[in-house]
Amino acid sequence: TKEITDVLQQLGVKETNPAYSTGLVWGGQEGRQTRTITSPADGNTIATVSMATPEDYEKVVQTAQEAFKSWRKVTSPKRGEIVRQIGDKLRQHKEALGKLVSYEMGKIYQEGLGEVQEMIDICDFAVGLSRQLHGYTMHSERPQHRMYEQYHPLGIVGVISAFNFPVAVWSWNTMLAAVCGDVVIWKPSEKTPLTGIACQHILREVLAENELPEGIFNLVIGDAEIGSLMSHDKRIPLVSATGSTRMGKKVGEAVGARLGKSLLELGGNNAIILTENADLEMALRAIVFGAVGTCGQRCTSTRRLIIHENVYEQVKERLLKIYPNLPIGHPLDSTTLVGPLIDKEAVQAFTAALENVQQEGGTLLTGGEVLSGDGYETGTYVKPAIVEAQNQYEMVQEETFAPILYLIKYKGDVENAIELQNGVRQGLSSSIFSTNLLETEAFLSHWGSDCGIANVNIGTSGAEIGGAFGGEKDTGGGRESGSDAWRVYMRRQTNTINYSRELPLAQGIRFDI
Ligand code: UN1
Repeated sequence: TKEITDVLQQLGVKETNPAYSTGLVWGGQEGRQTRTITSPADGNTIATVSMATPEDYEKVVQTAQEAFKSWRKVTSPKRGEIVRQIGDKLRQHKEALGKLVSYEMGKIYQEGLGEVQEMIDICDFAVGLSRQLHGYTMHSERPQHRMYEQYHPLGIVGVISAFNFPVAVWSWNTMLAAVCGDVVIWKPSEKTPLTGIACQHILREVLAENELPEGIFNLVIGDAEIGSLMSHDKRIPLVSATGSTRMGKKVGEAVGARLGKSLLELGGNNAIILTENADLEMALRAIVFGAVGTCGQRCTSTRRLIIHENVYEQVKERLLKIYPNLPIGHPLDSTTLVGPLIDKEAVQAFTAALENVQQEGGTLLTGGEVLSGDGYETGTYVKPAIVEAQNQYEMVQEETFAPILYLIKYKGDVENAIELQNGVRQGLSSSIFSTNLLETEAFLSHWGSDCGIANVNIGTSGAEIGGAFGGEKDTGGGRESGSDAWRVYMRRQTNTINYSRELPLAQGIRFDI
């Protein structure tokens, strides 16, 4: 359509696109395999990309290494100024980028805009941070000595991002890495590379306007093979990867084997606890947004609802009134609340999970159909499902990246609900709805939620960039975005300085020569 053609033109995405970019220079088109990117919304081809070869990758790494030598010498506030300019350009292109995110990935336009807003927000955060890369100072045990800590740039940061947040998670990593003095090589998901190409065009303008060298911000379009090259590459001291636990284990093992650092943001199996003291009206909006937002394809999507027996029937009844009326359709249509799944494989996973959980004893209460007919020709649209289930079911223990909400009943004390909430392998996000302080504080206490994110009276998804984002257990343990997550992008150095004319040894050791 004209709308999409305009967006692509504004963002510099061509009909055919090269395989890599070193910031200023684009490369790799002839003689390479190509991938056609179609929209899950209507099945139309958006554009094609070339796939990078190992030689392309090698070229990018070498350019990045070279760029690091000069970028690390630029002062951090000056690097922040570059990020500020990137943020300004993202503001200018917010609508177009939001539309492309929506059309390429399938999330509704409002959520596409929200994703671009996260990028703008992290730019602002990083600009402030560029003057606050603080280390501690300590008192030395030796007279006329002082000690302090500095944080220095690491080198190349590899970013492997997922289709569900095709650009926001990259920007959290890249904007922090940039002010920290690192250079970045980004491999976006092969399912959503076009938003990556669009962002790279924006960065290119900023690099050119500031006469910066190529190699600071790099993009490589590739599949798991390129991801594997990055994980094994000694020249990449930090690999930040977002995706499934299966993928994260591979990356973590490869990076660990060479004693590199990895930052893993993997699967979640997020629950909302509804106690007897929950404000149900508030909770319902959070539950529905958490469970069907991004068609259940956020790491933070609400997958389990742990409900007190006294309010269980009431909650179930309310949800069963809301779910059948959810507007499902084209993500760019402003009345839509539920867009398509990313592809047919995702639809199969959705359908299979529902079959399996019913075999285990679960009861499908609503939804689960794959939609067909007018507007649904792609076969990627599904009706969000609600299933009554038990926490220990195998399917409930797994993260299915689709809109399935499991209802689980609990009895008695909030501690029983917390035990269920913690009783899965993953540990990303969690929340409780209650107006009772004793319950909410127990949930937040050291015997409470074991997740990286624990919320009170808001849902599991939609975290703000200012906090550290990530989770425990199978979620991988990494923290990105706000708070002091920047530290992982730097190497720490302890410095001890002697300003006396003596050489006292630490620990009072005597050593006379
Ligand atoms: C993800 O799904 O990988 O908290 C990131 C949220 C968003 C980010 C999710 N701010 O839902």
